[in-house]
Amino acid sequence: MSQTPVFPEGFLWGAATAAHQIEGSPLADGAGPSIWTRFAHTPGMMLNGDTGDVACDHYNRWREDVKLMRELGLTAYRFSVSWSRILPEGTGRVNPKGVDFYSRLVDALLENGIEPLLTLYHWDLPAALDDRGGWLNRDIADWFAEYAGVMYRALDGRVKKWVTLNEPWVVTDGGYLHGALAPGHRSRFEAPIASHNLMRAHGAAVKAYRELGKHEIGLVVNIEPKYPASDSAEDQAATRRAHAYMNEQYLHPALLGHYPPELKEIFGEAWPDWPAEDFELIKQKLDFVGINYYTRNVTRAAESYPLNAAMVKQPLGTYTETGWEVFPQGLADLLLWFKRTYGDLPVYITENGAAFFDPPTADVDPRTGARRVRDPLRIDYLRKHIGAVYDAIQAGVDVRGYMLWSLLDNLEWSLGYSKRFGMIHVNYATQERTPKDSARWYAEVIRTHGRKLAEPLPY
Ligand code: PNW
Repeated sequence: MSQTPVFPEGFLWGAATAAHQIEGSPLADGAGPSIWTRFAHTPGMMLNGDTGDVACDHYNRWREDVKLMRELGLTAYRFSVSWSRILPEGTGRVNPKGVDFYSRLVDALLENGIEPLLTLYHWDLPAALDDRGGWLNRDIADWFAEYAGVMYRALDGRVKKWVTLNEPWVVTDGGYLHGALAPGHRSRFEAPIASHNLMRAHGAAVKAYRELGKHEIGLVVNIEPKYPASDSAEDQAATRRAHAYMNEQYLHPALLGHYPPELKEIFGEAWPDWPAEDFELIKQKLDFVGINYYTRNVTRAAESYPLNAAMVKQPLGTYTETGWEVFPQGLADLLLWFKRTYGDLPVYITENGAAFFDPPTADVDPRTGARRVRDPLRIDYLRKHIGAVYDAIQAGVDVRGYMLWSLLDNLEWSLGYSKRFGMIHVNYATQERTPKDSARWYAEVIRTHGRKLAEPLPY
């Protein structure tokens, strides 16, 4: 960032959330259970026994939350729809009360001048579909397109930016390979099948959108640059595997119509020969790609399952509460890599943010009497990362918006409420919301179209 940044006119400034992480009331108004309701109620799966039963009670407090977004001046809001609120059994019968919830939310956003970005799948598969094999069943491409069609018919026009899947890599790596996330499987053989069916479902939903919708649809991936720890052939090869596994496994089939060859090397006999026609379904024209960026990875060769690679911790690095290194340059590097590899597709940063040790409760500023949460590390993180986005735009990458993860402190999946990513503090005992210092700072970034980034930090 060599000069005062001024972001393009129409650049979207927003925040992101996901249904299961904030809504609570997972079974209200006729909703069916999801794999996350089930997983969270399985002893031992969640840190401190936390569940999403209440979360941020956004299901009841959404009006207040939209008001907070408006006060901060957000021009966009990325949220996800819970599939099992819409189709309690996953397919077939539609639950109108579930549709109404999101319809009212979208209306409130539009009334407040906030553009909705709707994610169809952010990890909360209907439990009824898991009982039929979930992502391991090839039929899920049709199930997902059916659900997507219900949402397109209900909301297209009011919602103009649609996302099929959030982070298929995490769905598979966490849910089917290592088991830390729902549905908690650990299988080298299942993982490629789940990944492939996620991509087939993505393709089927985009195809359905071209029949039923008139606006924009894309895919959201989590990617991070992999840098070799040394120039040894072993470390270079490990880095290439890690890069193919996380960064190319989903973007290659979606945008180029084939998998990177390293996947066969990684999964060995567990990597199937896929039917050629599957790639015709998977590779659909997309209107944009959403990138979720948190960290980088310095990689060395090591015996590990299944990558034979390990992360090298940086002795001088700064790490967040989730153990992720703060590395803003990686976001600019990644955006340039994306453009070089996949061409001039519009990009949104659909998640970026950090969990730091914010005080667990908001305290009262004795001078002003206002409640405050001081989070200087988060402001520093955001300032550098938004700066990196600006650098990438200057270098010619077509970045159209930035969504901060997250609007609110929320359920960090199996880590429960122990990690706070929000720019708005949530007191889980009272549900009181307090914008942190970072939220006030972000509001200024938005108001000044980025010029605020050039100012030194207020600490
Ligand atoms: C994202 N990784 O998950 C999700 O989209 C959010 O729901 C989540 O709360 C947020 O990031 C913070 O964790 C990720 O290991 C989980 O690379 C893991 C990884 C990346 C993203």
